[in-house]
Amino acid sequence: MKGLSFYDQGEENGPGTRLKGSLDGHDLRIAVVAARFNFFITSLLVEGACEALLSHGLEENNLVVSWVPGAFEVPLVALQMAKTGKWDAIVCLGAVIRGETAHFDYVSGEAARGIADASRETGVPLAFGILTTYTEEQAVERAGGKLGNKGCDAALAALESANLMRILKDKF
Ligand code: INI
Repeated sequence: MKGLSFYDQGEENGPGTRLKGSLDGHDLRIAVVAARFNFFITSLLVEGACEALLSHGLEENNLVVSWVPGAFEVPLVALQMAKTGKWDAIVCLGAVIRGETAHFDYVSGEAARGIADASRETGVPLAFGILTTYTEEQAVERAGGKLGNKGCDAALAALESANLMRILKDKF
């Protein structure tokens, strides 16, 4: 994968119990909810996310991708899926690119707020892989371009968070 990811950052050690979820997807069920708006970008985010999930051991029959019209619709569908209790984590993907009106702010703000609310309400990790960029070029750079693939990063965040939640439920 091109570009640096926050997953390239080093481990931190020190006193006390240090908890970190692994990136092992073997025993997990993960859903992806993706916005079709700006499909030329979001299709690449979905591709990056699926590649990351499958290459970390997620079984294909434990992966479901749901498409929705735009980023604004992502939280509702993610919430519905999270409520079923059948998914260990949900990867939310979209691309909101600033136009000439305030629409960008409403769509990106509601997507972010809705995803965070749904995650806290259900206790299911919802990874935020919605690009919010000022230009198409910035989006391309983050969808498999020189700044990596944020779909892949969101998938890794979902794996790590799902496994950490398991540790927390099992041990504490
Ligand atoms: N949806 C996006 O996912 N990205 C955008 O950039 C975008 N813009 O700019 O309008 C967008 N709008 C559609 C929105 O998400 C809803 O689908 C629509 O408003 C219907 O509810």
